[in-house]
Amino acid sequence: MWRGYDAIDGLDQNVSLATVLGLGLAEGGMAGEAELRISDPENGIEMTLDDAALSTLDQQSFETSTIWTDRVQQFAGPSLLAILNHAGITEGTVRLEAANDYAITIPVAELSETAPIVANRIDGEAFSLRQKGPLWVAYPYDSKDAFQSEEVYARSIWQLVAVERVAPAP
Ligand SMILES: Nc1nc2c(c(=O)[nH]1)N[C@H]1C(S)=C(S)[C@@H](COP(=O)(O)O)O[C@H]1N2
Ligand SMILES: [Mo]
Repeated sequence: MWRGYDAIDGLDQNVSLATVLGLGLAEGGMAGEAELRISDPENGIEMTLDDAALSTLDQQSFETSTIWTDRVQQFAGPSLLAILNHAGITEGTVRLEAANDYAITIPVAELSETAPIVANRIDGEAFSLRQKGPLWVAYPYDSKDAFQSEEVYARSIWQLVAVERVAPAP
């Protein structure tokens, strides 16, 4: 079943070639700079959070396997909700966009203080674009059946580059 791709409207022009290439070249070790754009056009909010800024927010972590990885690992980073709240976004719908043209929308009401997180560390290390980084929206899949659903998988966007508040789906 195909969900979530209806929201795709192409790569934002703000994703510079340099960013994509720079991150793409990083493998293991140094993971390239995480940069997350947050915007709420209707309320004039626009900011970019780098790794240091993300690290100042409340951190969450959990150990889990995923359907995309081959062992249990620790995922850590701020919750998506904490990031949105930091930007003054507390309700409505957000559209998450990846470096690879994938995008998904999520109602803010379906986010919690603990899940999903915007993971910027796996087992304590920053991770590269090739490893689905440097930012990956991750849920503690192993913790409950509800997190092992196609909807949650579709929301598990990796190579996250931007979050924008949008009009709710009709
Ligand atoms: N960046 C990015 N994240 C993504 C996707 C994608 O294409 N790009 N696909 C999503 C969807 S619809 C699901 S179901 C799973 C799909 O993962 P799979 O294609 O590895 O099964 O990851 C989600 N996260
Ligand atoms: Mo999917």
